[in-house]
Amino acid sequence: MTEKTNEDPMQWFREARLGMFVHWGIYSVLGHGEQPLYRELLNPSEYAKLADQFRAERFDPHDWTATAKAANMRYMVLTAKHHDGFCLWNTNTTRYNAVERGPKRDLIAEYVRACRKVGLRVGLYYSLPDWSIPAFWSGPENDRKGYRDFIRMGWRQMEELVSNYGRIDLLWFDGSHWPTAQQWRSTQLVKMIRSHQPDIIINDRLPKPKAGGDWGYATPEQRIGGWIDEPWESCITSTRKFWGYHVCHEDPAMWYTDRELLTMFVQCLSSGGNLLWNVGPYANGELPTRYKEQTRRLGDWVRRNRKAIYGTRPARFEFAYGGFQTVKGNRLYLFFLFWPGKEYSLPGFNEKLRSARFVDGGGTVDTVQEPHRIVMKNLPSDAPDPCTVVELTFDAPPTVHEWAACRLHNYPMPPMAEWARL
Ligand code: FHN
Repeated sequence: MTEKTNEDPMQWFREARLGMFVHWGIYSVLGHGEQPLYRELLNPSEYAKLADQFRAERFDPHDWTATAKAANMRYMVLTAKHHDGFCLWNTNTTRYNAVERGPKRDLIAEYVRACRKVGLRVGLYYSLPDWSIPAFWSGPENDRKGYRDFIRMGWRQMEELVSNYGRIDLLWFDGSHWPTAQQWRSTQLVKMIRSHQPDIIINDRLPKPKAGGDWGYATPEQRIGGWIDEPWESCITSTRKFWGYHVCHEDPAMWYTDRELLTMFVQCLSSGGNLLWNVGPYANGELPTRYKEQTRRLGDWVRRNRKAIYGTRPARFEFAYGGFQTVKGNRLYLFFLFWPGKEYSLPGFNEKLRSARFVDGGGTVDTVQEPHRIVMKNLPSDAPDPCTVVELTFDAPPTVHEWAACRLHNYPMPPMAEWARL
């Protein structure tokens, strides 16, 4: 059992803002994403032979963690077992694993040690469905004993993962609506997990019983989550479609652009969530150069604008024409994605504006504060950065005229002609 700390387990998660998702397994040998067995109706016994072609011969977990750190990612989530049932760790539940076959290495042990070495929080992805188990497909009504053994195997595998590798910070369950919460006995399962890892965070993909359960942060997939007061995380593929390596990833057009990545990240920030940015490594364990270079560029931008990112909360002032925003105490951060050129006006605030400056470099922004708006003047004609962040410091936490906060939703409003006199 790892020691229980006094910290709120969700605190590191809230503050992380950015993580690295890794989908890697024997499917990576084929280069058809992470689900070819099911999506392309492959012969299961032929597919299982990939376990001996999956050698991870160039797997260097320290290169993975160096990539995450260069991107300012604070946690990593690796597929310990995806739906195909192949286990990347030294499990006693099946010989279909990376120690008995292919790499002949405990890849999870190496991954966890490398993350710990550089202070990355450790996440493990675990698929609740297991396509390699016939009883999973036949279901309890057709194979009662086989299904019970499948559930027992799952419990044993999860107990191995949370008791044999030191502190695990995050369990990223995945799967489908079956087995159900009742079949998993998910409340007792979480109790077992926490008996080994009292501070562990569990996402929302382990089914909960009707009575509910005290686990589960939201995991919107391939989209940006909405602003809720609870922690959440958008998981998104860096290559638009596949989570596991796909040969189409050799086409640059399959990769999101830097601007698209930056926009998605800023959208997550401004709505209070994290971005879990996925990579599908090659079967040999190498990360695509494109992922490493793109996330390093993102990391450079994060470092230059970190004060607008960490420790901030969502803000809902009218800034739709400029981009997205965060707030921290007396400071409002404007993430300009649509650079306006020389001048931009914000609706009025009740507090006195003390200063305005570019976060990156600290240059002053000329402003005029009128009763109903703040005007930023003499801005550079061209955007200083793909996402330029301006910091507005007020004499108190900013609040905006009640008619100005997202005023498209505040009816009735005074006639526009009267706004300047408000
Ligand atoms: O079916 C999986 C898919 O392969 C991938 O692992 C994603 C990642 O969130 N989860 C499931 C689809 O929702």
